Amino acid sequence: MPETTPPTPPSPLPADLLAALRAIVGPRGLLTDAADTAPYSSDWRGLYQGRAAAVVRPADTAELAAVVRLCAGLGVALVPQGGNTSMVGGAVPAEDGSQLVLSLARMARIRALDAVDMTLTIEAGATLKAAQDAAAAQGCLLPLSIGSEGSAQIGGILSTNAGGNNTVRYGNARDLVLGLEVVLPDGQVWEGLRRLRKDNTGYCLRQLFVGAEGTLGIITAAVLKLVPQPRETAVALCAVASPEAALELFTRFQRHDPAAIQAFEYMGGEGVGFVLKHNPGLVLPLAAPAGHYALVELATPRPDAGLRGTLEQVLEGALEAGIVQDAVIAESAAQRAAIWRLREEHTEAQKREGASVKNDVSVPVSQVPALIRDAGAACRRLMPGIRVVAFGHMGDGNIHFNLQQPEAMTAADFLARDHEIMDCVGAVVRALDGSFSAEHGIGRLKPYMMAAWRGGAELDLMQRIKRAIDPAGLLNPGKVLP
Ligand code: 2HG
Ligand code: ZN
Repeated sequence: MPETTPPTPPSPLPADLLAALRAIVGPRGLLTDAADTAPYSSDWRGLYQGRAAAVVRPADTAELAAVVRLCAGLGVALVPQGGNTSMVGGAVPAEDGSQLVLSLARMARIRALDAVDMTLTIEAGATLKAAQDAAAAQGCLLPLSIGSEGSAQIGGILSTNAGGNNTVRYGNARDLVLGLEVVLPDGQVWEGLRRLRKDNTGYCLRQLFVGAEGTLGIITAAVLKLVPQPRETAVALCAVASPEAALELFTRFQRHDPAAIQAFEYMGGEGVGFVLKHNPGLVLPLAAPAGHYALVELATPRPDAGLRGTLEQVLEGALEAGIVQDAVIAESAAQRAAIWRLREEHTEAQKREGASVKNDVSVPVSQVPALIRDAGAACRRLMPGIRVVAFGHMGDGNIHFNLQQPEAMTAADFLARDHEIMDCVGAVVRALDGSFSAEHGIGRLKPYMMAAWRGGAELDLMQRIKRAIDPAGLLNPGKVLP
């Protein structure tokens, strides 16, 4: 039988909505053809296939606010979307075609950069990379670095409170925000783009929108803190005997010069193996593959800090003590980049290796080795042959405790047990006083876990805040809250 395309179901939207939207954003600002809206309707992990009724792409805050006002009046739900790099389906619309995707991509201007105040005022649709480049051009550093920085946008970064590789030193996205401009669910614009280092004037509203995943308002611009650009950077890749040894190495760097640690990442041997397998151009710059690795980056804005000497001194001591088995220090920017690629290619390599279940979890830093050991044992008991790919931000306690399908199992059979696997890891994380979502957020994947982890007064308060700010529930429905 020839294959036929199923007919598109009728749109459940008010009849004159599209014309009214076009009048606000113009023809360039509205996508309605299925081929044009398709990339905005699913997430890159392929977990969800939604159907956007249309994609609205306002050019500025006034247009965006007019769109929100219009939709509020008609009771139409909006799904804000940045670079669509969510790990938890945080930016996909529902399947029934009743929701509009609101893309921030055309709002990508740099409004101001002040190298005395050390602030960057930037619109939500700019990519993180563009923001980093703008800061670097003025001799400053925007101290946030994540694997998807070429596509992830500032609005999404803030709405999810992204973390990444430098949290150990500079904190999460929320620690970098001085001010915000936000379009509220009724279309009002909150102009909170202040760039003050001190401002105790009632509730700290900006932090309400950071990490709210677009359920309380739409961030349209932000004032971000910058720091001085490092003058010196030193990177090493170390083979270590165990996660305990990796933690001991971290502790030694902390004791030696805590202010210099720019990143401290852990990688299990299995994940590095996948990275090498799927990137034939990459080589492991060590004598032999190991079971565990630590990647350490030191950086300083001080002249003549002698970081290289610090790195050598700490590593020599650790080698002598048997904590580090082998280590290589990058001799050039190219080598530094090659070492970092061994870390940053994990996500893509896991995708190529087959189906995986991700657990973006955190525990107190001291408990990271216990997490890796206990969760590994629990998962292997649950599903013999399961492959553990644990890696991530050891210095801040956030490990991506990911599981890869057993070689002898189909992807579908493996993924059918995703909740079971997440709950298995979750039990270990809970016993260690950790969190079930460290930096990727809740999105559409994890609201079902909220009651068990954040129930009682905490969830009740969140639900009351949601009802107070978005009583009709039109902003990013079905995300975050159960
Ligand atoms: C990273 O740290 C990202 O590379 C992605 O948070 C982690 O793929 C993942 O699970
Ligand atoms: Zn991460």
